[in-house]
Amino acid sequence: MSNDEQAESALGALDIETPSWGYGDSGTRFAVFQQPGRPRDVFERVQDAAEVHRLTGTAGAVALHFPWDAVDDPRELRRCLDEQGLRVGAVNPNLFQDPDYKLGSITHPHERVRAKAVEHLLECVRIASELGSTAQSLWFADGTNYLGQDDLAARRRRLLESLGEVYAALPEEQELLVEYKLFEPAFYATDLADWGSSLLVCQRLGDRARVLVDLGHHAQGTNIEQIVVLLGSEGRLGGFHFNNRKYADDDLIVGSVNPFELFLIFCELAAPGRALPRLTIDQAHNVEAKVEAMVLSVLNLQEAYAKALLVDRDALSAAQAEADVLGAHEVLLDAYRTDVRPLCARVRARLGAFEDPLAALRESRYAERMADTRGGTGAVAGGWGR
Ligand code: LRH
Ligand code: MN
Repeated sequence: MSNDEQAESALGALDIETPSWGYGDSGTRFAVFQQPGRPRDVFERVQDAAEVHRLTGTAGAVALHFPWDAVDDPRELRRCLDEQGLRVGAVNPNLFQDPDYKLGSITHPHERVRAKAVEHLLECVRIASELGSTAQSLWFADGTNYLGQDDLAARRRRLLESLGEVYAALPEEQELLVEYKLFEPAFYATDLADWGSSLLVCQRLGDRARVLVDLGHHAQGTNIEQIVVLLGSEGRLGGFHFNNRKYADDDLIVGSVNPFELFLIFCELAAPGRALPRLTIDQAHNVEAKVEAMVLSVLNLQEAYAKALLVDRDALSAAQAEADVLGAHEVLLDAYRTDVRPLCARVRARLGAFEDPLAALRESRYAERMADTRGGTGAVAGGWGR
């Protein structure tokens, strides 16, 4: 099979999870600008996700967030996902909005609050079993704002103890994905601030605990593709939250600020013998059209992966073996500079999706039709996730 044919088959197997919360209201601390036609509940968020998959062909799963996506009868949600031709992705608990968690959740000084947090995590394990999800995607806002505010070593002990209870209750088919973030909402010390603190926790918990890398959660200048190699070589690279940033956790469209970094990350993911981890988008579309933003995000991921698949690995290893510094660098540049749009269009067509999904979306007038059927803005109070 030629390199192009290998690339086409690998690309056809690309499997991206879009986030239910990426379709709903989102904003910054300054404002949430509701958009006409925005989904009013999880069923309409799944409908939007299905439209993205229909157009792109490789977005067949939806990551869910609880309680934002909570329903009375999970079987109804599972039925809706099935009818829309989608699979349930990772389940994301929410321990960052309840007032009880102001000073922390699983690290909180008070046992009552930690028990409440652990109970929510166990409830999400049950929901995942009912929906057929195989992953708990854990992000904790836990941290402090002032030195001395709390005993950092004690917080770490509480974190390990709390997650130990959850891991012990985890059914065989589920795994824990432990996400880290340098700062925000905590502005002095975040309890899981970097890949190292997350990896150490995963190694303490067990084999079914792996690290989740959110592209927006690093200090400026961090070499994320090197973290990918390191976690991969430890067998602890559990998944990604794809987005892009210029400054902090901006949650912009993946590949929209630094497409070369995204290419380099996929160069490491697509290296021979490596299986792709869970690939989830985690973005907030505060001013841009949300479904179009998600379609463009999936296209950017398809193209970054396609370019990485076209890297001439033999030439690269040969140049590296000969210590031909720029020769090796230019092998990657050659792949990066390849126009892979025709290849991606061919693969989408073969998957029964669209060669030009953005044109198809606009021609379908999906956004306008949703604005007509779902109404304008302002009906439901704004605020994240709803
Ligand atoms: C935290 C985060 C986390 C999600 C949230 C929506 O910044 O990346 O993954 O729960 O965004
Ligand atoms: Mn994230």
